[in-house]
Amino acid sequence: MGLGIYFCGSIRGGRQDVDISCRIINELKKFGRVNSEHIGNPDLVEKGEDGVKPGDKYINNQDLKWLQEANVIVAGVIQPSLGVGYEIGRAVAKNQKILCLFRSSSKYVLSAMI
Ligand code: 6IA
Repeated sequence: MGLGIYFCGSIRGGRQDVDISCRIINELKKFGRVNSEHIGNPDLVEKGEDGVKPGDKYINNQDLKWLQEANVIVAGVIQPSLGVGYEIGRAVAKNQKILCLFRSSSKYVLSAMI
C-alpha cells in the first residue's frame, strides 16, 4: 500500500499554483498514495470539477476523513487559502507529520501561524 499522503493546495483561495501542485503530486506519488490528487487537476476550478458540484458538506467530510487517515501531510502554502490553513490546523491538533512548501520568491509573506 505504501505511505498515505494527503496533499493540501488552494482551490477557492485561487488556482494560480495548479501547475506546481501537479508537479509536487507527481513527485509524491513516487512515495505512496496521494488521496487528494484532484488538487493538481487544472480542470478543477473554483466552482467545481467538470461542473459537478458534490456540495461543500460532502467535500468537507471526505477531505477531513482522508486528511485524518494520512500518514503524512504535504501542504502547498504559496497561495494563501483558508481551506489549506484549516487542514493544517486540524493536522497539527492531531499531531500528524506536516511538510509546508513555500517559495521565498513568492509575492506573499507567509502567515506567521504557518
Ligand atoms: O479554501 P480552499 O478552497 O482554497 O481550500 C482548499 C483545500 O480544501 C484543499 O486542500 C482541499 O483539500 C479542500 N477542498 C476545497 N474544495 C475542494 C473540492 N472541491 N474538492 C476537494 N477538496 C477541496 C471543489 C469543488 C467545489 C468548489 C464545488
